[in-house]
Amino acid sequence: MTTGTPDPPALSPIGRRAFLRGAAVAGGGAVAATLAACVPAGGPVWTFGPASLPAPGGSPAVPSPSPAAISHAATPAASTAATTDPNAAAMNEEHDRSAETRVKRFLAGEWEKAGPYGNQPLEPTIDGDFKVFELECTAFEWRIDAELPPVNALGYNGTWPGPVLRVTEGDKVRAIVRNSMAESTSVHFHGQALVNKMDGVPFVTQPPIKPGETFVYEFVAKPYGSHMYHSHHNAADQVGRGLLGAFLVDPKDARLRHDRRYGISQDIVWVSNDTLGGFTINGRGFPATKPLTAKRGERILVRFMNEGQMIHPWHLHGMPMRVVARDGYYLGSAEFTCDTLGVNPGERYDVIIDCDNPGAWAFHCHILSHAEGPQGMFGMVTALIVQ
Ligand SMILES: [Cu+2]
Repeated sequence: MTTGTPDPPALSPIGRRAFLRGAAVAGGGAVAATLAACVPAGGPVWTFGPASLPAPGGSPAVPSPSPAAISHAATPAASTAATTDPNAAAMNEEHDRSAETRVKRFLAGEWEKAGPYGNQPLEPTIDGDFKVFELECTAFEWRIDAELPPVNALGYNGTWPGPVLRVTEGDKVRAIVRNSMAESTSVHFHGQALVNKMDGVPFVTQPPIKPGETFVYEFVAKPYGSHMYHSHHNAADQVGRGLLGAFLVDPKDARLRHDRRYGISQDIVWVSNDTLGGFTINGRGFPATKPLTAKRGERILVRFMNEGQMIHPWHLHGMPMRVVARDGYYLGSAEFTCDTLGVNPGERYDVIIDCDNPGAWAFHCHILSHAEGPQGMFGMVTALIVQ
């Protein structure tokens, strides 16, 4: 994380190789292979404490002062206490072991082991001039992480987040919503200029969709941009438990599309939440969050969407983010560049990242209690891995 302390010393090649081997041994899967392939031999790897890993001979590859000694360096008395108290030393070792284990699980592809992943594209069927999406609201068990017990989630078509719905500005959209849950619900297409009766607010624009009932939403998609759909009934609970998804509207004028305008090669939806299951990115907490991977020189788009109830300042290490749109609206001359971007509940930000710095870079919420604790990193943490 960003601190005022100087950069850690460079790792020896032995230390790097030992760390990569450790990651490979920790588990298999395509992601582990991909991640290993992303990191050139002897090149930079995840920079969280690999120096403390044993070299082939069993002793630390690079001697380094203990974290306790560093953190207490300004107070000699405390430093002495930390290094001579066997309980403090044992706790410190336990913290380091836990933190290391969690990073290894992430590098070994925990996100794939945790089961189904949300944000899958849902192709509409065509009925006349309507693009038709069928959404079923159900209760199901969902894994935030491969090792924690599943949580009792709610969601659209069985995933959290629900499927990504993508249309073009001006399309006629029909969303057929069937409620197969034991509680009433409704759907609000957040960011769309809807006709009032399609706004999805129970007792304001429609009756709630009771268990077993179906409601049909019809509207013309506008404006373009990064938008969302979610429950608007008992929403702190229902959205918090997973009734949410991305609704992407491409501009009708193809010259305004992100791919044409910025030459992006990846379009990544990043939905955060902070209720059931704790602090999550796309329905997962670290180490089961999915890493972003890119080749050096690639330009990628990340669409931050906050479906939670707290602000989350997203911080990328190693490369800045160019913020080009807020709530779907291009910023134009108000575009700005930053390394930490606060996203309020309900907001969407589109950011462009030029992946020009090789390595594995932490990408996390900078409210640190959402990201790192005594057990190591958790919750709102992933990585951008640049080959
Ligand atoms: Cu946060």
